Amino acid sequence: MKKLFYIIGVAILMTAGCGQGAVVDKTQAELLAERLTALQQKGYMMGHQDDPFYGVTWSGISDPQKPEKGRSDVKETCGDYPAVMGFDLGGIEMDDEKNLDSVPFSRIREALIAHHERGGIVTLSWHPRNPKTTAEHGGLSGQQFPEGSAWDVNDSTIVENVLPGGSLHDKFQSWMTKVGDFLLTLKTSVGQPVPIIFRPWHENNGSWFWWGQKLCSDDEFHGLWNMLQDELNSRGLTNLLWSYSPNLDGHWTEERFMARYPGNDRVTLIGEDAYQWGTETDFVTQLNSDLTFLCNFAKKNGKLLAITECGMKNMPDSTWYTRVLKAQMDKYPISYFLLWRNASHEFFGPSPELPCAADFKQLYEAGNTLFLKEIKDK
Ligand code: BMA
Repeated sequence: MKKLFYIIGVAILMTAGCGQGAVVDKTQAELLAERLTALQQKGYMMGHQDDPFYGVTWSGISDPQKPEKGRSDVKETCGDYPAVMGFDLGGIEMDDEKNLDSVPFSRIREALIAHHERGGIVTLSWHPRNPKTTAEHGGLSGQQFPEGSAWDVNDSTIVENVLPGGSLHDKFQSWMTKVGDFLLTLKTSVGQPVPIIFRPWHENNGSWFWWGQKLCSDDEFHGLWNMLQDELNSRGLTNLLWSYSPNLDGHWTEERFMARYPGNDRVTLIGEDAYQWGTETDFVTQLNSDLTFLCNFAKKNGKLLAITECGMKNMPDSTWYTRVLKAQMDKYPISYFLLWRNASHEFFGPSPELPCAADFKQLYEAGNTLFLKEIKDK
């Protein structure tokens, strides 16, 4: 009899275990997608690139003896950290100690894990050097040093040659291996992989990166995307939520967008990088046109939508965040927007001493914008 109870007990436990197993079986990327979908019902999240490392008037990375930690221009402006923090892997392909913007990879790892552990969301981009001309030192601040960097577009056969069978394939394979090695180290204190919005090959409809529009054919671009994704999948990186983010376009059509879209089975979040470089009227017109297209596409295909990079360089306008950016974002179901980095020579986010600080606080106080405190328990 005792034995029968024991067998029934074990059977019940096993059934319960299976039930739990079904939940545990979801990947970190799937859980992140669910979280993003739920959060989007409350509003859109504010994001900032390189937020913990430097700001308009300070650097927490310039003196390795005294690394300054805990600072954030966003927090110092409005009282809370961004909900989303973005970091870049450019330089990891060469075993560099620091990325292309001089941030040590050890600090990126630490800050990325810390932001996840306090309830934030993280995203990674990668500006790999040009695999053919490969500058030894840098790609530092791309535009100033194009040769050998991601911005070196002198040769339009690079993508073709990194694909299997090409002359640069072995070299590029070793780069992908290094990206995978680094990503595998992004684990919490209990050893769980950190869910990450992973956003390679961005702004690919422009022609300023070696993977850009005029630098490869549609098929070659698909080959490049699939090669990296298949490689990282083969390393067991099920914590990556893949994001496809071309640049502000203004004239998307289904046909043009689909030509380089990696496919519904390869992408969970779509978005675009949208900076105001020219007039406000042009920017607003293009952004609305694009967000209308992307929003329809996202709805039809069950994708999340975001403004994956944005801003206005050195913020010359004290009301841009609410009057221009927020006014447009309010019209679309976006998950987050990410302001680009605040370096002293080029900044896109707020800082307490800038004329845009009061406007940014207004954006922070709006009911539909989400910062760290508003998402951390969700
Ligand atoms: C660009 C600029 C560069 C920087 C690069 C990678 O948009 O901000 O200065 O090196 O992004 O972060």
